[in-house]
Amino acid sequence: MKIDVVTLFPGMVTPVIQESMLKRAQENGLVMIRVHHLRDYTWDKHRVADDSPYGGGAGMVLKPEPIFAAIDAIQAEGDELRILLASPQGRVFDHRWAEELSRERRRLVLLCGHYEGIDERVKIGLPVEEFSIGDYILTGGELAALVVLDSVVRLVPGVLGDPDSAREESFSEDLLEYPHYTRPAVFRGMTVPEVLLSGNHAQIARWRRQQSLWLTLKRRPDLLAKAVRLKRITEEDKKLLEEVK
Ligand code: JF5
Repeated sequence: MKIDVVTLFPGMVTPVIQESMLKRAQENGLVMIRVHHLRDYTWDKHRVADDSPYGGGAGMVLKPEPIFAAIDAIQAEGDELRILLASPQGRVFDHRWAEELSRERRRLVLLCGHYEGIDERVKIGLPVEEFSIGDYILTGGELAALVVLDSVVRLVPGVLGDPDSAREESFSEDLLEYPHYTRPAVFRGMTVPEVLLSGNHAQIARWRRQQSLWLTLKRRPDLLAKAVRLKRITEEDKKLLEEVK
C-alpha cells in the first residue's frame, strides 16, 4: 500500500513515521509512506505556499497552485489516487472507515491544510474526500493525517504480525477493551484479578467478555446499544451483564 502525506510542515510527520509500527510496516515492504513538502512545489522567489485571505481577515490560506502541483507530481507516477483532506467539516473518521481504507487498492494521499484553511478551489478542482477526527480545531491537518495513517496501517494484513489480535478485535467490535495486566502480580499493594492467574482459559475469556460488556455499559452506553441493535450481543452476553450488575 502506498500512502503520501502532502504538508507545509514535513517535520511534524517524518519523525512519527520513522518509529514503531509505522517504521516496521515500511521496512517489511507492507506500506510505502512518502512525505511531500508543499514548499517544494512553489516557484516564486520566496517559495511561499500561503497567502492572506481575499476579503480580509486574520491568518493565512494555503494557495492552490502548490497543492495542485504536488498532486500532479504524485499522479505522474502512474498510480490511481484517493485524496483525503483533514477538515472539521468532513465526515467523521471511525474504525469502519479505517478498515475500508486498509483494503483500498488506490494510492492514498493525505492532504494537510493549515492556518485558517485551504483555498476553496482545491475542494472544487480536485476529487478530495474531507474527513474529521472529531469536534475540535487543530492548527493543521498533520495530526489528523497521522491519526488516519496509524489507524489504517495497523489494519494492513501482516503489519501487526499477530493474526490473533485482528480476530479478537473483530469479535469485540463495538465494545471497549477489558483491563490488561502484566507482571508483577502485586504492585504497590494492587493485585491482578485471580482468574487471570488461574490458567483456566475458558474462565479468562468469560471474565474478559464480562469486563468489556460492563465497561461499555458504564462508559459508552451508545456503543452497547448499537452492538445490541446489530445483534452482536448474545443471550450469554446478557447473562454476563446481569451477573456483574
Ligand atoms: C485543519 C484548516 C484543516 O482541524 C482539523 C480537524 C479537526 N477535526 N478533524 C480535523 O483539521 C485541520 C485546520 C485548519 C483546515
